[in-house]
Amino acid sequence: MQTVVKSACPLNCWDNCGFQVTMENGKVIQIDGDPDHPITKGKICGRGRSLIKRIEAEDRLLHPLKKINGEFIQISWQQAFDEIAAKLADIKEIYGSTAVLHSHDYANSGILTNLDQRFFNAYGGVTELVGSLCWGSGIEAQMWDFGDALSHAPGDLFNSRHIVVWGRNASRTNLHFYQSLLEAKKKGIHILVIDPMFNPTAKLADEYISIKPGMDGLLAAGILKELLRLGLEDRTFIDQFTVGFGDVEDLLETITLEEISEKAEIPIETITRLAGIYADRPVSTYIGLGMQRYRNGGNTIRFIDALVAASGNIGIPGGGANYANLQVGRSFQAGRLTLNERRKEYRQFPIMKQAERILSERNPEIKMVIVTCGNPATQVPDSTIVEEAFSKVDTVVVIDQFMTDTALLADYVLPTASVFEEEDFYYASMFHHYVNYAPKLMEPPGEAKPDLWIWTELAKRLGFAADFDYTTEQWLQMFLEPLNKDGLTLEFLQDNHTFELPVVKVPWSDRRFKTPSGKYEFSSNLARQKGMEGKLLLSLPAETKWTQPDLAAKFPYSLLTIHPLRSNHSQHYHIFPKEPHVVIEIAADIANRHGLLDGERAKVWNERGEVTGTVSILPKAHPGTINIDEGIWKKFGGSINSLTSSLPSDNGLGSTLYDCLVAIKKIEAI
Ligand SMILES: Nc1nc2c(c(=O)[nH]1)N[C@H]1C(S)=C(S)[C@@H](COP(=O)(O)OP(=O)(O)OC[C@H]3O[C@@H](n4cnc5c(=O)[nH]c(N)nc54)[C@H](O)[C@@H]3O)O[C@H]1N2
Ligand SMILES: Nc1nc2c(c(=O)[nH]1)N[C@H]1C(S)=C(S)[C@@H](COP(=O)(O)OP(=O)(O)OC[C@H]3O[C@@H](n4cnc5c(=O)[nH]c(N)nc54)[C@H](O)[C@@H]3O)O[C@H]1N2
Ligand code: SF4
Ligand SMILES: [Mo]
Repeated sequence: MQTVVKSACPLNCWDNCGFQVTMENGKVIQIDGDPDHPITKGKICGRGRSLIKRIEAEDRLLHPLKKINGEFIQISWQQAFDEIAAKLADIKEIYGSTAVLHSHDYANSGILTNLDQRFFNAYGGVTELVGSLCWGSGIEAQMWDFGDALSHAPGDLFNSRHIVVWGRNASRTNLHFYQSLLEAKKKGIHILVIDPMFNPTAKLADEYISIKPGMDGLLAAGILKELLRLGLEDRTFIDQFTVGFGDVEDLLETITLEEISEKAEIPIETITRLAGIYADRPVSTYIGLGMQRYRNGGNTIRFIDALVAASGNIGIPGGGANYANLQVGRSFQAGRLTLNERRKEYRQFPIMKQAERILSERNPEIKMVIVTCGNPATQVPDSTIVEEAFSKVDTVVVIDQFMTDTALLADYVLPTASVFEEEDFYYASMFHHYVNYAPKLMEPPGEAKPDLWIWTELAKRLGFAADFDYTTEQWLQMFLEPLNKDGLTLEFLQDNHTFELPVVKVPWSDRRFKTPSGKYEFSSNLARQKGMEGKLLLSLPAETKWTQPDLAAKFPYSLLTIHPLRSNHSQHYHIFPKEPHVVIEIAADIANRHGLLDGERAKVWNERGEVTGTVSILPKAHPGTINIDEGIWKKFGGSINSLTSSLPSDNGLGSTLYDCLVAIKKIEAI
């Protein structure tokens, strides 16, 4: 007999969809969208739908494994826990707890899955990762400008006259935002896309502006310069609610529109037209994450914020510099669960520099790495060094569902449960503000166990069992406690499957910013407190012909490694029906210069690494641009991150994954 139940997508994604799952004989046989979900409305993407294949995959890890003489051998949980706990205890005693590195990312946004932090804090504190490969520069930028990173509620974009989609690959990465764009278009709202790639969102737009990668801050500066020349800025807002605009005016005096046009590779007329559009309020700007993955990424987002602010598009319906929505996550009581006060010592490595720091740090040396919800060997930049570093550490423990490139480097691989195999709930601080509930529908396969069970068992052996002695219901209730006063309890969530969190829907409409001055800060006090100058700059990426002409002479093309259509990062490649392979997408000018045709084989390389793949020509991509989707496994031709740089971004908290020059040449087919 078939039954239909509601659940939720666990993947790290903008959309945080509600699922409707069909079950038969205790097994999930189909995943669809929940038609009753207020935002995701029954529509889900292939990554969500194909989770069923991941759950049932033949290569799913079913037993704890230990590497002995280079071979993985099945061991019991008992042995795995006893050995890992003994090592953790010894390391703490001999070297101190910070000789353990917790390497993690956010592959699963469940509440219980992320209790790993509690474990490491209760253990005494370890070496942690700071910053974010994903959105770090942009978040920090908005903290400097507004004091927070907040977005307008979905649906507010219908109040806009113009919608600027600035570097967000909506149709691929943010499905329900794309659906809204389709509707907005029908309503006659003017849509613009600014991106080096002519993607399906660009196709839908009324206007596509093709830009040189990494030059968006300059473009924003140019638009702002024109806005001022034409007297179109919102002086009332600037005078009453901002500080530091004089610094911006001075800075804009130091550059000409011609120079901006030359570097951003955008005609001056387009820049002038954009100034007119920004003055024709309300304009909503939807900022993607791609363009802050450059050395100048923080400054880029800050310049876009500055344009949105000076044109009077902050705090009004249909406006906003929409990047992230951190208020969503603040509704909960996360702090009580993480037990930060138990962390006696800690050390921090920037996430992009984890490998280099493993290799260089001596005080104490890293003796053990525990990886949760991440696949650093594939996803972290300069992956050759990641592989070297992880290979050198005495003990690497990876908790995952599959034998990833990172798991292959491990000494212990522990098999974990998946969505549907444990109860949890999910939210994302990226787009909408609804929480989704996912009940436990079945047992994990083989001996796979939820991450939380693994921490609980290790805690028992390390003397802090009491910190993990709670039921699933208790954990979830604890997390939701601050919302109970509004009737938003676990029971309510279990019954209703989703609920709306109390958030501000048009941020900053009260014009009270969370910066030190209480105003919008064109020149940031927070940055100054952190020892940086805090003024906007006309900064460029690290790898360009302007900043490194010698490097650019050898490696003339900009390599983007954007998110794949059918995989969430590295998570789906191994279940593709056909063997995945590297596709090298190139702009037409590159194809012409190198005599490359669709389907031919080519090599892309720089001083950090090389990959080979099959050429696909993108006639409308910005000249000089190459893209290879990220996430591909070593056995399928990856990691693309063997080419990317681990340099941190300007404000220190972001990656520079797309700030990467390469060369290309044809190779003979094998
Ligand atoms: N299908 C799919 N969807 C996903 C994910 C996935 O792996 N697969 N991952 C999820 C996660 S974790 C994230 S962080 C989000 C990311 O969502 P997005 O921000 O939409 O995705 P990105 O792939 O990072 O790149 C976004 C866009 O930035 C453009 N871009 C790159 N450099 C520049 C530049 O210098 N200027 C401008 N203007 N544009 C530039 C790229 O061409 C691309 O169109 O997606 C989420 N959704
Ligand atoms: N070149 C390049 N590199 C990039 C990016 C890019 O655009 N270009 N994007 C960056 C971005 S935005 C992000 S967010 C990161 C993502 O980086 P990661 O989060 O490291 O990427 P995923 O491929 O999602 O890998 C997560 C791993 O967690 C496992 N996993 C899934 N669910 C669970 C669970 O419940 N428990 C445990 N223990 N493990 C689980 C999966 O099987 C998978 O192996 O990649 C970054 N790297
Ligand atoms: S991956 Fe994103 S768009 Fe796809 S089903 Fe999950 S939450 Fe929805
Ligand atoms: Mo991300």
